[in-house]
Amino acid sequence: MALACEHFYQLLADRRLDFYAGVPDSLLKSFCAYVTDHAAPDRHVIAANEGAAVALACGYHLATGNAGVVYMQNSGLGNAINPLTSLVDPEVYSVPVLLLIGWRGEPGVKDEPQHVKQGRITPATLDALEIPWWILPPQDEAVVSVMDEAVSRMRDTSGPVALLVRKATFSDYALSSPGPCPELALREEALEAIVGALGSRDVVVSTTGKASRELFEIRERTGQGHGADFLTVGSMGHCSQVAMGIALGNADRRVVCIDGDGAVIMHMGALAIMGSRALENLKHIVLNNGAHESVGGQPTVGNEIDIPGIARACGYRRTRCIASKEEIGAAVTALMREPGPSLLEIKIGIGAREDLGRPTRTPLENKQDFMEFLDD
Ligand SMILES: Cc1ncc(C[n+]2csc(CCOP(=O)(O)OP(=O)(O)O)c2C)c(N)n1
Repeated sequence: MALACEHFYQLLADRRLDFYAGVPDSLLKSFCAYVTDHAAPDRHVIAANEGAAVALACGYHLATGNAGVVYMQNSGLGNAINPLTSLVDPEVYSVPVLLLIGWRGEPGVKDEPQHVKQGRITPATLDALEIPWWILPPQDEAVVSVMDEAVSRMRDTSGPVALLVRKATFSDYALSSPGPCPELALREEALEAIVGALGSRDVVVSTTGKASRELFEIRERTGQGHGADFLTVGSMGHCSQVAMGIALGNADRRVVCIDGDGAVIMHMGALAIMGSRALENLKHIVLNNGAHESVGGQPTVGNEIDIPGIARACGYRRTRCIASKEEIGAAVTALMREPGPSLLEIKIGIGAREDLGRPTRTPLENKQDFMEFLDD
């Protein structure tokens, strides 16, 4: 039995919870999609990161006196800890917020390595933050009593409370989609073209989500081995800084960061730091589908901003945007020749294979393979 998104949305509205801010999550996919399709634009913000979402809900409360709902994957709890403890906490500005947290890595539920520890420590983290929490039950009657309890605690303490959302809590709801864009490459096609244009000594740092899974499968398919790739399976938004650290530590290697628009936006300050050093060997590719495709395709502002322009203003030496499949190989070849830090934005379509696998090397094996490759 699963909870209907429409029903839960209505239960929140009945309790005057009608403002949403957050970063999408796979376990909350259906509910995030429902909110994206139904909330008025001034009542829903897909935030840059989870901490920013808490701050948005704080501002909404200051303006209206109402509490907001902040949704996130538990991976994002780390991003939110600072505003949870130093902004909305009852001992600071004391702002009511309802956190809706997707519980990846719940003990006893099989999940990817990057979610296991976070899943195990999520309840203890909330306890340490002194945030009262409940598991969101999928059954109609139970959900009402849990919500009443959580909302009344939120109002009594005038602080954050959390609902933990287990796998398969919500029934399916599909995001209304703008439809396919056949002239654009899908991410996997773009990755294939990128990999095809790299040299055998080049190293790649790829971003969180399906990009890394697809890169792994491409290397598998082409029998190239995985040593050249550091798959940043967790730590969304930080892969460009991993790449920069490698470029600083090993000037002999060209280091290619393959990023996503959601990830770039999540920690956009990284662009300022990337551009601040004349690292000739540092190349940044942003695969921009204007969406958090890996967790359900909810929109980002990726197609409303000028990522190459921002990078240029941050000091990148060369920046460029391409939008057709045919240009990818030549554009990557040019990127690899010119001195970095340089950025290539590739506009891509939204979508992925249904049968996409997951890396079969563990993060630890990936690190060891990668360090050996670099050392060679
Ligand atoms: C801190 C954090 N918040 C949220 C997530 C869940 N998450 C995984 S991939 C992803 C979407 C990434 O979007 P983008 O970088 O645009 O890449 P795309 O999925 O579109 O390829 C999200 C939100 C996460 N892993 N970590």
